[in-house]
Amino acid sequence: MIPKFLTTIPPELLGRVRDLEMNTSSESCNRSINQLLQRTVLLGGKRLRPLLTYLCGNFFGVEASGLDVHAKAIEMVHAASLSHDDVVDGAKTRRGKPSINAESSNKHAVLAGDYLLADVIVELTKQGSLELVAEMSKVIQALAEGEWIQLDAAETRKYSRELIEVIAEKKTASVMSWCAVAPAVVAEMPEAIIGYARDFGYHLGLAFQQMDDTLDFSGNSKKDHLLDLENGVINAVLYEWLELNPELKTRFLAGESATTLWSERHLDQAVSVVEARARDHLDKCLGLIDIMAKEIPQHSSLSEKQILKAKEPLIEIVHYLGRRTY
Ligand code: GRG
Repeated sequence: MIPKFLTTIPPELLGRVRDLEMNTSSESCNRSINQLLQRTVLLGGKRLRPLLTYLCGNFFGVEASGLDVHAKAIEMVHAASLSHDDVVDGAKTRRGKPSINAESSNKHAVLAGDYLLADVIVELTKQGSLELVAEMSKVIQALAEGEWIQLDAAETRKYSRELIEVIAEKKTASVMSWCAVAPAVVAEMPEAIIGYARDFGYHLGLAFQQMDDTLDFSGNSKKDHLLDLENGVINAVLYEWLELNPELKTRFLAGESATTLWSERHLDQAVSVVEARARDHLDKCLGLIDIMAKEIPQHSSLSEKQILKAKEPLIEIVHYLGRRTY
């Protein structure tokens, strides 16, 4: 769940995130699909995406109650992507518990993820905004495309820094952008501000993914980097690590197995390069918050003082992502 040290977040928003009921909305949902989802991908997690959605809503002057559907929708799409991701990766655990594919089967995990995606679209459609249904559909497209590109790159082992960024943009930044864009659309902000919101989510998402890539190599969670390497998947840190170890890169490109390739040589340096890049993206987020804060008063009933207050937790989230340790 959400870290407690995020002190400027209005408690009612934290409560709202905590109380969001993560279940499929359809009453006719097959019980076993729902139960499988409930004890796997819909359970736990930091719930960062709903929190971000409410915080952006707060910034744009939207009542939290008007964003429950949007906040839940993006967490459910995130959950659906996790269920498919666990199949693609052949994962065994997720959040310290058996992953959905391990708990059931690959086939069940794919179908349950599909069900979840469709449930989100049905619920969003009830809100009556075709624009938001289209936005969410594009997020789902981007997720699938990002994973597809990653799969191809893993097979050929042909990577570049740009390609890794494209994958992060599609797999992570697209989701974060929704959290900023959807509240801006609900608040009926002008196109320019919706554009800033999109850019904010983009930079936040890239920074989030890059920090996540560094966390794979931190002391307490050297999680799945060897599994990634074995599958030929290269994240931002592994890419820099191979660049710093040309002889290992040659062997990797020749198809050598990760198990014999792995070495900690220059790993710290690779982590630092990626952390610095993430910090640049976070700086861009702070700049975008300032730009939006100057423009929002002309388009909402919020006073400048209220906007300054609503800015604080967003800034805190940006800083939290830069120093995240889990
Ligand atoms: C059909 C929607 C759909 C997707 C299929 C498999 C796939 C294509 C996409 C994978 C997308 C994916 C899992 C990206 C990883 C993003 C990421 C950094 C996840 C970790 O997020 P946290 O730390 O996780 O917020 P918690 O557990 O806190 O929710």
